[in-house]
Amino acid sequence: MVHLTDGEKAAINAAWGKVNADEVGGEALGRLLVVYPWTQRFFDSFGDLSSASAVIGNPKVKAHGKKVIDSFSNGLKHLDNLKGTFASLSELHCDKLHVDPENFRLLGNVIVIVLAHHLGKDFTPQVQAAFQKVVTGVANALAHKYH
Ligand code: HEG
Repeated sequence: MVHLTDGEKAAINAAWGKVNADEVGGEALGRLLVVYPWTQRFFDSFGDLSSASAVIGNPKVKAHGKKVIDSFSNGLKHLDNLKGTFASLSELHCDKLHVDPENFRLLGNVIVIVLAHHLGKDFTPQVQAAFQKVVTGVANALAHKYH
């Protein structure tokens, strides 16, 4: 459960409208794989991840980043019910993908960093704080079905 004021929700929607979500997704996943290289173990089938430039230019990273950010973006429309919204994805990441939920927190923080770059002066302290709550809420929701 994330508690966001109406002002924070409005700030999130306005900020999200200013970025190219697909780019944010590919960049965030790419940076995750570069900065925390052990996360690469989940993406054996993605081909060349041998250097930062290989990761950033890898079309499979971009495509998967888009898939992840589309799902995150859908979560922004359901801020009052993140656990329900991400329940089946939580089960998938736990039972089938075996992704340690700590990785959701890492990716969430990277998403905030990438948003700072994309938004520039529009990345105000209010926007930062609101998105930080959202990425924490999404990470908690994705971890919720773990057992
Ligand atoms: Mg996950 C698949 C969403 C973080 C590893 N992830 C997926 C899919 C979605 C998704 C929508 C496709 C599911 C399907 O095919 O039905 N992932 C998602 C979100 C977030 C996240 C919203 C966090 C914001 N994922 C995440 C992290 C890792 C990871 C941090 C690992 C470091 N995801 C992962 C893997 C797959 C998915 C390995 C399967 C990829 C494939 O083989 O296609």
